[in-house]
Amino acid sequence: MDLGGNRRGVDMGPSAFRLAGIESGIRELGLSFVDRGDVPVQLPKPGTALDPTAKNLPEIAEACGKLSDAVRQAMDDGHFPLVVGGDHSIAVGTVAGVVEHIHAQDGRIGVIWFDAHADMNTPESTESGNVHGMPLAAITGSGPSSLTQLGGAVPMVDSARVAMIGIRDVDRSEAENVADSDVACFTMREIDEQGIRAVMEQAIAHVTRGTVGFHLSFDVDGTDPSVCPGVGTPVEGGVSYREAHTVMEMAAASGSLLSLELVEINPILDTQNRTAIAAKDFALSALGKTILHRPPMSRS
Ligand SMILES: [Mn+2]
Repeated sequence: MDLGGNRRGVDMGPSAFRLAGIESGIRELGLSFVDRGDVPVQLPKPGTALDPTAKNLPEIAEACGKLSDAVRQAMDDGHFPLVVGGDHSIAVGTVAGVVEHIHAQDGRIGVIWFDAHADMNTPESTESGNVHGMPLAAITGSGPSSLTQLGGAVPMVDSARVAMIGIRDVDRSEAENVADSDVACFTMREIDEQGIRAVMEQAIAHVTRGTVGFHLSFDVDGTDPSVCPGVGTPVEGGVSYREAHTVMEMAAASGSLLSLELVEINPILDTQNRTAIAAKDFALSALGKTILHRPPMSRS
């Protein structure tokens, strides 16, 4: 889906991700793989007036509802859901599906939001009207009811069980939404000062307190544009290639990763499919891939 952003082409992200070799990569880890195909997205009828404060909201909400059903079904069937976008508004559907599955077992989830942006705008605060700037607000209970209610319970996730990582570009009124929430926000400054390992340790502790585990929503624009150039909203000074792998490896090692999504891969703005290939490699690290298959000193 590309209805949530202002740059077309991000709807081709899943194709690029498949071409990058995710299936063979997952099978090489000894895991099974089922491609459940693309979730159908209804495009707006030509001539439909756009709501300037939430563009394409009806179509986005409908697609997120279908995605939610698909994610819940996958988890009900005992699978680990790996969702690929698409613009970041799909996260509302992904998290709704995870929450429905986990709530049915009386559990709660946390969320790690890896991103250059906070994605906590609402129709009241937004400057662009792009819904891909709103999903984390919707997940934590603020915004249009067609999004906030998708997971059954409102909020889907308690903002006190959310950690953002990699943040470096927040709109002025959006910053007030962040400040008014209980989200833990690890900006690039915290990563610079403390290192990615300390940040991830704190983030994992934060999102697993009182939960059965966490969803990791990975916007590839959280990495530096030199790592993932194929994104619609690049921001300099992002997470490095190795730091991104550390995020994923620590998520895997936590044993608490419930679900994973990778979003905002835009092949139109990419070169040689670099961004999808990097995203595929990050996904494999989150699914347990390691450089060696033993600890570094095991033969000493
Ligand atoms: Mn995002």
